Amino acid sequence: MPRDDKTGPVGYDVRDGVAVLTLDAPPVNALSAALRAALRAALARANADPAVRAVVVTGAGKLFSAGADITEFGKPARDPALPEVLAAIEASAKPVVAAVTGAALGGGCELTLACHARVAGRRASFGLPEVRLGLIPGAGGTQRLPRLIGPVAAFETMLSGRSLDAGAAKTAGLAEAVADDPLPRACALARDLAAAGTWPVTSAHPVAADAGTRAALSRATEEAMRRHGALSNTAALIRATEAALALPFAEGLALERAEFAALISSPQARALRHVFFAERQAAKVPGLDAATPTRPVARVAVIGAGTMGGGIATAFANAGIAVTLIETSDELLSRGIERIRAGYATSVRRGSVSENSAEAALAQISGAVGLQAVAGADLVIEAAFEDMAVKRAIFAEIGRAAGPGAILATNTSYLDVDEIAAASGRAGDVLGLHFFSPANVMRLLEVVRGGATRPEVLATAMALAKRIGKLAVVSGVGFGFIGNRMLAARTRAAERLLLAGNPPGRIDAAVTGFGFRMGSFAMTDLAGLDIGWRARKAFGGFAPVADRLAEMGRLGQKTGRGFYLYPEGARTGTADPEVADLAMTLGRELGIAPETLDAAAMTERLFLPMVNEAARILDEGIAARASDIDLVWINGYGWPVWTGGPMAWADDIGLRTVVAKLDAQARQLNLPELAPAPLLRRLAAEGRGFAGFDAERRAEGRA
Ligand code: 3H9
Repeated sequence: MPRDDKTGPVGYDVRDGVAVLTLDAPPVNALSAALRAALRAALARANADPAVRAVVVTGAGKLFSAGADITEFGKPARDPALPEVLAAIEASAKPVVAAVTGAALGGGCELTLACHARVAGRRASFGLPEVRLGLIPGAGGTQRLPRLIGPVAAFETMLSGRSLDAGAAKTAGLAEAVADDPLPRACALARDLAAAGTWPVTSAHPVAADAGTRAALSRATEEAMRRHGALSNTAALIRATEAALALPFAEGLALERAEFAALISSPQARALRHVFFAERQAAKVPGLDAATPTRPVARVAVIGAGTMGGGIATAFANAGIAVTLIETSDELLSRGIERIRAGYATSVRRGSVSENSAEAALAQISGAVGLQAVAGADLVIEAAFEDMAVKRAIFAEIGRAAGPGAILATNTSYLDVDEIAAASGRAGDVLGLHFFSPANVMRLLEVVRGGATRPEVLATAMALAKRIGKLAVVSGVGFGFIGNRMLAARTRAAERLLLAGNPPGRIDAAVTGFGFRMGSFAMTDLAGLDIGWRARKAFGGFAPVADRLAEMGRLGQKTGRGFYLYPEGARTGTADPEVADLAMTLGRELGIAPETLDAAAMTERLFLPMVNEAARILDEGIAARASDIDLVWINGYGWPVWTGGPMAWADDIGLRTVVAKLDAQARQLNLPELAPAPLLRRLAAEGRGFAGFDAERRAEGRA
């Protein structure tokens, strides 16, 4: 007879001699202190229960477990520690099998590794995403995973933070079996192990340490340092993985624990936790709740088959959503579809997409000429020229041609979404969906809420963004929304440095030295100087050097010359003394005093004005919270994630210091626009930061 009871977050139920311990702490079965204590107690009870021969651990709900409770990080540690609970599982006198029903992440995955066997359900996955929180696995993952799947595969899994699905876990040797219903299968396996009287213990597995493995691991670790060396957990992960090969299990475990303890209180880990919670916050949109209805989206139409339109179509097709790509002529259409096809061919060649997936995605994409083709679409995304007249004409036509209830979106990066919406005659159905190039790669999606956008239209866009793997951040209507408005502030600052005689290469080196992958001018060269030039002609803006270069036909990489030279299609530019000379001359004409700054001073000149602009964006309600702004710059513009984003960075400096430095910049450069925004002054005067501002808005229900 099953005996079932659940008094805490772990259920206890005996079925035919097997105690089933069910992690049951919604929403994600995080391994909080209460859960850890309950699990240890349930295991002890099973071991003491003469009616129990074996134990199975499983999870209630969608997930097996999301791992350690992240809300406990940064607070005093509470017993029992997870490694101790897992040691008790591994040392259990009765065999313990994991029945993995859903995702087993971080400590949740480590829990399964400490079990004596794992049975994966079809929806199971195994992953150690601790690196994304600035950590390494801290409950034996770095020592047990190499013993189960080999050190190289383990290192790559931990470094990427990516999960293995049930099939991959079985192939890798992580799961013993895959089953439609893993619980009975795990119970049967547990009984078999008990009957055999012997079972595998992961920590006792030998680690592959032959010369070939060592060489492959050293190649992988070198590459990891080259790509992620700026994150301090990369070196820690390497040390811990190498310890799995070099040291006895207990010593490796001790090393892992020391590394984990050092990382958890580091500024990088703090910043990455901020980003984790910021991402969850961004999904909570003022005015929307779980009861807000959404509209079904089965077919998307994308207007414009250029680079942006093609990327957007690809993003939807990759998620299995049918797309109609619309152009004005057969020729433009076939060129666009050809470009998409070539993109997939490259991905297949590089091994990032399988041939089957590429075929399946391509099969989702069809083409049409003329705007009438929007008729069957549930969502229409316009990705035409950045020209208000063009956009208004398109929206007037699609407002009539699209079916009732269809959502109409513009991909504009700075135009007034309300004006575009008005042209459609159905503004409630309209919003902005600002993708970032390449749209199938970049994670950010600025969702622009117009003055008339209906709540269900916004809710549909948020849900759809998640479906296609994008991180959606809501912005209000305003020039350049969140990201490009701040970019304009950086562009102005970079130009001023240039005009004062600092060459582009040194300014860009300050930006990459701060942690961006690309400098400001290198990025402009990649995007094309004509984009900003056209925008400035229409809306104003300060970039005299860029404007002059564009007038000279130096449009960046695509013309082989911009701020840098790109001989024979090179993708990395080389310095051109002509540009530095041109900047000096223009600087003199504009009366800008020459000054040579070091990297740290340049960083402040470039980034503090962005924070200032962001404070205005926040005050105007264009962004609901400072943490949304952090996400925009991290995911759309490459701001180094380990600083937590521009607002978290400013909080770290301290807003009083930020205000003082901006005041000094405004005075020295005689630029009133650099004077601190009123919100910045207020927060600084109150001794608060942007995090405090967000907390206050949350408490008021405004964010
Ligand atoms: C670790 O395990 C360390 C160990 O190696 C060593 C220990 C000694 N803790 O994302 P969602 C909350 S490090 C606390 O919207 P989804 C989340 O904040 C950990 N809370 O759902 C949200 O709360 P709210 C390694 C957590 O279905 C709610 O749950 N593990 C945790 O889109 C729903 O979350 C990870 O890094 C947590 N661990 O995605 C996994 N996880 O509703 C982190 C979630 O108040 N988690 N919450 O905003 C995830 O990746 C996703 O949340 C997951 C679900 C895929 C699980």
